[in-house]
Amino acid sequence: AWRKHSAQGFTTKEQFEDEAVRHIETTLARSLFNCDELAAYSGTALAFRDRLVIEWNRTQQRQSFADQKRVYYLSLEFLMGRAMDNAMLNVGMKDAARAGLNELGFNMEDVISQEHDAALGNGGLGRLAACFLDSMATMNFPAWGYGLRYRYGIFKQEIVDGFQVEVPDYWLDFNPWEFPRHDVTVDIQFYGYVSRKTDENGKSVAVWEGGEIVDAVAFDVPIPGYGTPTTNNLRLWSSQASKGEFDFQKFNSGNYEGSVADQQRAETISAVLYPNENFETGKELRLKQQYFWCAASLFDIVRRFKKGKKAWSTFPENVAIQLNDTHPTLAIVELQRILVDLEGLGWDEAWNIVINTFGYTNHTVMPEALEKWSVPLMQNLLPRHLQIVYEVNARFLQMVEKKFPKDRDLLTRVSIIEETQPKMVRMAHLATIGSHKVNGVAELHSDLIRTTIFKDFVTIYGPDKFTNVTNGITPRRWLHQANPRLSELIASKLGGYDFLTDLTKLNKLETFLDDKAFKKEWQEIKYANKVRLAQYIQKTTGVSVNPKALFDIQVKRIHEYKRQQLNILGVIHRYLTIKAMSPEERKKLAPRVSIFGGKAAPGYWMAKTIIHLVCAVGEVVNKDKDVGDLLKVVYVEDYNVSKAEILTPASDISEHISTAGTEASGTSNMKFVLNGGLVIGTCDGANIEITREIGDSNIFLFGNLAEDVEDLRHAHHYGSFQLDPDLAKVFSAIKSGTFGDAGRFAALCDSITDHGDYYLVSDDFASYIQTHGLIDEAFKDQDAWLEKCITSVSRMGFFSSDRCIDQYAEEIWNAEPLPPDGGA
Ligand code: 26W
Repeated sequence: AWRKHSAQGFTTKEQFEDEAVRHIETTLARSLFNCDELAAYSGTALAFRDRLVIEWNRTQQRQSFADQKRVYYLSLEFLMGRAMDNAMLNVGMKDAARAGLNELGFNMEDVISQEHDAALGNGGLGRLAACFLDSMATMNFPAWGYGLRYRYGIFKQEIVDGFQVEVPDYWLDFNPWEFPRHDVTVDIQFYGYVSRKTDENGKSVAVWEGGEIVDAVAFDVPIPGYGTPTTNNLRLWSSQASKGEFDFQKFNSGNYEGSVADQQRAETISAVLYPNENFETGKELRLKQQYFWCAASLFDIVRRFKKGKKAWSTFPENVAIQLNDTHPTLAIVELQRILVDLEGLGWDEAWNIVINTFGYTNHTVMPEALEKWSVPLMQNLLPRHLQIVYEVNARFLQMVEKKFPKDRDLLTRVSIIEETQPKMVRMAHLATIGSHKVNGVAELHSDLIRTTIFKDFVTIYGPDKFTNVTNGITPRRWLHQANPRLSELIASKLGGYDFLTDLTKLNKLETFLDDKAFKKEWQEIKYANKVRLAQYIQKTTGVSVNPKALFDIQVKRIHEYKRQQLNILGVIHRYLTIKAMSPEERKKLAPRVSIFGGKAAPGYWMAKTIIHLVCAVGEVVNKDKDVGDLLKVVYVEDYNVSKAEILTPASDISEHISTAGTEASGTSNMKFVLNGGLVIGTCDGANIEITREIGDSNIFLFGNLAEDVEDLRHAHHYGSFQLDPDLAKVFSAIKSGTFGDAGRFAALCDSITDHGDYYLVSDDFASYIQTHGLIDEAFKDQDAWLEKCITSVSRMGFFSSDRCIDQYAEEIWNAEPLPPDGGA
């Protein structure tokens, strides 16, 4: 109904065509006679963009006038994927556009796939931020995202002769979804020195001078909500040489190249997304990125607050800032600096404001992923911030010493500064001390952080500071957009699309478990999705897979803790088993397609070795006449958001098999189940809550529990390590050269047999193989299988990111929605 109020833009197929053609001919200056799919995409995108912009402006105006708390989500990553399909569904004119494009001679799906993914993220953490933006807009929260406008997103992955090759992802040549705001520019300072001066009241103040200035230029991206005109803003900062700083002296003295080099150095800050996930390298440029983005965002937020002319003490009632992991922790220090050094507040008054403003979300317990910055590095780049960190630490330790006198070990353990050589700043400690709430992202993970990395902080602050908000996913993208036929079928049964904004409504589906026609259509949709994936695999890899086979998918970043190696070693075991079978036995086996996808960090050799093993196994298995359709092994190149939209609806089983206690949550597990696939998984992350919701007869759990991992690892080192006998056979096959030069896989095999099997591959192998046997059996009874799938989908309501946002708003932000037209 709200759309009636917005007169602008198109409302019919004909008007859409007019608008798209006008953009193609004028905005793009192209003739309709040589209009290709890219031009059709561009015209369509611009037509929809016009409609978004109207509501975007209105929303921003409404939020400015409303005297209401705003939420800011600070994330170094936003893994948005494509924007146009999402915009069409939210604006609600996709059918008109489809018809219009058809008349112009184009197919909607082909036009949509012209768009380049916005891939400003590595994986789970970045995609979570994107889902949260969607939910916050849909639920009418006055909420902005703040991030960096990387010129290069996550690299494109090519598989060349079975090895990963990284290619730069230059994605900005045509991006209609961003609006440069050259008028919104912030000066960001680096390096220099700190001196103390006396102000007009005789008070001593710190002054940070010298060093260099880089400009932060805002680029805004509209974030439309679904079923609401609310259109929020994602502000991404781009680095530019400071106009005021352009070195005219160098220029005038004929050193033109020198001044251009300075310019390029400034632009380097936002040039590239660091491609590591769960691995911290401590590079200066990364710290520069973090400060650049935090300082620009804080300046923007404070400027907006100051327009309201309210007392500083009300800052936390007007502003909530959520830190997506420790990457934006410098924002805490920066706000303290602004309040004390620039606004003249007293230390305690300022620090109170800071604590009540920030919330910190932790996404990992793995020690190698916890951020630490060397003190000398920070001293050089951010001298004033380091002083503030030391002051925060001194006061915190004083408080601890008072509460727990004479516990020197406790002080050493909780100090922000690690007393190593060189000294290090522990960002997770700083984030915890500077926030009023710390949350994990699934129940097990939140329990683990309370008992491991933040144990001492629970002792100090009490348990209430630490909480859980289990992750979720947006049903708009991950059901309606990725699986339109399933969404439509569900809507036909539930009497409309209300489930897209209240996912718990799915539970009504269980009443249709006896509805034969419904079940048949459900099965047909799954089959069609598998056919589509099979065609994609055929086209991109040349491998023919049978869509009737069981599709077994593991797609996520390649990491030893996620255990793609367990999966491929299991596949080899299956291959050896098939080879040893008689033709009669083979006839009883359910055909399988094992599909892998995901990127390895460029410097992560073991992860690259895992990719190579998968490809090498595929080379052998896919050509083996004895095996035929019974087993195919496929590596899908360059896994990203838009490929996830093809893969997720096409699984029968997906794998979420991390060593128990290592995967904080996982979110693709939720996406696969919501699309009618079952899961094989360990008792880890959100798998545990998925099991609680859908029932343990609808999931295939296996393996050791988190509580036993430490003892098992200890036993590997101090007991006698017993390699699983079936795994031993797999290793023999690899070592005998079955999959090519065995030397290439030596490090991988040795990590298990000789170096302590840290990720418990051998310990979980038997249980993993046995569970895959159960899956083979269960898949033979297609009726029972289908019932499991439908039951699972009906019970997935909890995993909507809308529920997450409700929880954050209620328990952490204390923020309320701002519905358009006062909620009418
Ligand atoms: C400093 C390098 C670095 C980069 C990224 C360290 C850590 C990260 C992220 C915190 C890693 C990450 O993406 N974690 C994932 O977050 C998801 C969303 O909460 C969870 O679902 C995944 O389980 C978790 O691995």
